[in-house]
Amino acid sequence: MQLVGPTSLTPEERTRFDRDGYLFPKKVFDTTEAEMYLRLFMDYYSENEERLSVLPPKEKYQVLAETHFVLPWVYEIVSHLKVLDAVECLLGPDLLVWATDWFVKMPGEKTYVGMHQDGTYWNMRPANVVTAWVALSASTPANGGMRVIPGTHRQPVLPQRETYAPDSALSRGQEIDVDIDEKQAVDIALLPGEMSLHHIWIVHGSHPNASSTPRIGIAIRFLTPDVVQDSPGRPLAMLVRGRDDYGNFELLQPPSSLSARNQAAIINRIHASVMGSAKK
Ligand SMILES: O=C(O)CCC(=O)C(=O)O
Repeated sequence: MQLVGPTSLTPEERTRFDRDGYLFPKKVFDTTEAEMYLRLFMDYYSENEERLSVLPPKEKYQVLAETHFVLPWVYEIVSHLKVLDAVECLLGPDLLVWATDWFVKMPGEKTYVGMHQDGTYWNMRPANVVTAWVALSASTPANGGMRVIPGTHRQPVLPQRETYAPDSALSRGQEIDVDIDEKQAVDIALLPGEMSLHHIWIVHGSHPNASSTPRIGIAIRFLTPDVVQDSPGRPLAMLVRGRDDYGNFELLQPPSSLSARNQAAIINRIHASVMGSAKK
């Protein structure tokens, strides 16, 4: 990946991202901001708890996806200056948000994410795609924090199988179909308000939450406008910095400018688009 952009990542950090395929921790929210967004998330979660609690993990995660298109406070997170400055260091000045996923594991929940490579399902070229994973609670090995295998984004793509395991958060229970040396895995431990960055081809996953504390964070999928996604129809995205001279994605406006009626229509289109693009 070409090294560009402002100085919120040091040259050493950029080199590390290129070498390892991930980087952490980067502080993006102060304590007040982190607490405010956690409260907003918990309110949103509580409002929807009745319908979420009866869903299997993969459906729950789908319901919680793409909220940046409709909830102004989630849009605030994905367009936060500190998040964008760091991502710009890796991807350059023109940034689209293609998707978001809340990775929520309440205490004792068995939900896990098998080791996988995002690039396998996303059908995107070139690989100018970075996930910013922003923690609103602490994310630790005990509560099901993310784990990565360093350097795997530079190796040949690994085969993956679809297990449809009921506790997998991924839509088809995807996981890598060869032995992974778990001893190589690095735990991405984050405090509230910190984020990690990871490459579209890094091998990563997470265990269930075996602790008594919730684990809550949002994965924001950034890409550059020249990226093309092989998908039926034109995928949706949002321009959060710079300009888009390519038109490969249909750009939606930030949620504050949508009327309530339009929001319902947008949600239907987002779900159709996301299902069609075989996102995990
Ligand atoms: O945070 C997790 O539990 C898994 C995250 C993940 O798979 C991703 O961000 O792509």
